[in-house]
Amino acid sequence: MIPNSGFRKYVVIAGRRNVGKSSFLNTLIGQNVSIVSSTAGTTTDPVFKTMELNPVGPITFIDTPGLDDVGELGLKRIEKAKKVLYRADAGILIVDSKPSIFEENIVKIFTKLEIPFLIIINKTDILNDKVDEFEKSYKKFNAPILAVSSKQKTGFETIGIELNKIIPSDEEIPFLSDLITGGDLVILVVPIDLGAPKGRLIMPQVHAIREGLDSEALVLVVKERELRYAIENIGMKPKLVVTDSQSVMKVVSDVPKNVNLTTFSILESRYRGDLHYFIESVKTIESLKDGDEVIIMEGCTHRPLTEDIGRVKIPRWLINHTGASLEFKVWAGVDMPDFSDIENAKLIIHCGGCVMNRNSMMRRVRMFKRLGIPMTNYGVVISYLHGVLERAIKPLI
Ligand SMILES: Nc1nc2c(ncn2[C@@H]2O[C@H](COP(=O)(O)OP(=O)(O)OP(=O)(O)O)[C@@H](O)[C@H]2O)c(=O)[nH]1
Ligand SMILES: [Mg+2]
Repeated sequence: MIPNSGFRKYVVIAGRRNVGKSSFLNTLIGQNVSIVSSTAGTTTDPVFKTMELNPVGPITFIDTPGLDDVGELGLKRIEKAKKVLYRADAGILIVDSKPSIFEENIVKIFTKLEIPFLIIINKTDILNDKVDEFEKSYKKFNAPILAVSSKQKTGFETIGIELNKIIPSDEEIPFLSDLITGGDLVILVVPIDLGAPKGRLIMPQVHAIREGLDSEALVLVVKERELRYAIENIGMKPKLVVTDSQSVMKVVSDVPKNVNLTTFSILESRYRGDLHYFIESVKTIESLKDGDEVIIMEGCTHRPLTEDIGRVKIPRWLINHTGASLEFKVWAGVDMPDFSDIENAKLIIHCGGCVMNRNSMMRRVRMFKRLGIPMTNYGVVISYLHGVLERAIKPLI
């Protein structure tokens, strides 16, 4: 298994009221961050606390109100608690009894949202020999079961190890090496325009060159103006042409129909994210109407360029395409967005994520899938709006 990256993980602590969720968190992190009392319903809002837990790395634990809360306010608290569940990478279900309807429900939510979870039997200091009996009764949920006493601080040694086993770690997939073999010709079209950094190539371009070389392919790098000349004079049919998304319109007419053509962004979408979800989601564009919110999401907080692709060009193209007056919102950062940041979004358009790894991008994908919010990315949108998506994804699917 690939080790989890340095990106912070979110682990939600759930359970009925008074089972000791807050006590568990306080003992785990060795600080009193969450109020503990014998009154049911002590925790009323989710409490966030970040710590470094070996071997996982940084984790933000989220202590939640009991999911069996009652009354009008109680139901509101449950709704709030459920909202933080969407961003969780893993869950911890704290229990102090055999499974009741509430534990069954929490497990149902975890299962539905595909959140892997641990079951922790708390209060072993007073449960004594009932622990074994309870443990047996939770086996049916097929989750690792641990027993602790938050009060006596026992049983906490293996929690990090068990969490690390269940937190998803997405396997890396190739950039383009599976699309070519030794001796193939790969042409990379790299525009050197104002947006190109001075004196160097950008990561996806370097990545493609390196994987091409590793595959013993012949890698030819050209600007878009030299592409036709290269194809006509090289005396060999290229196996694959990869172009910058923004030049795809010009490039498409220069590459014969029987040659595979894709874009760096489409390769990145597959490498880092969920290309199939991005393609499915891009169709949402056709149903966007006046007032719909579209979120432009970026993986870092770079300083926007004047003709910024995410903030200027994509919004302009989208408005032209749909004829609708759409509401654009930019969300940028390395962390996971809050539910309130995205709850009204009809579509999320993510950047290529050059500073993100597959793990962190897939966590966002999972979150939006759970919420039923379509998510696509710059590369897929650009190809789609220029009418070349079908051709650009053909070599990959
Ligand atoms: N004996 C014993 N008591 C515990 C243990 N953990 C928690 N308690 C007690 O259980 C009661 C509830 O603890 P909390 O940590 O507030 O429980 P909670 O699940 O956060 O409760 P809510 O926030 O109301 O949902 C308190 O009186 C704690 O002292 C434990 O390991 N052993
Ligand atoms: Mg609490």
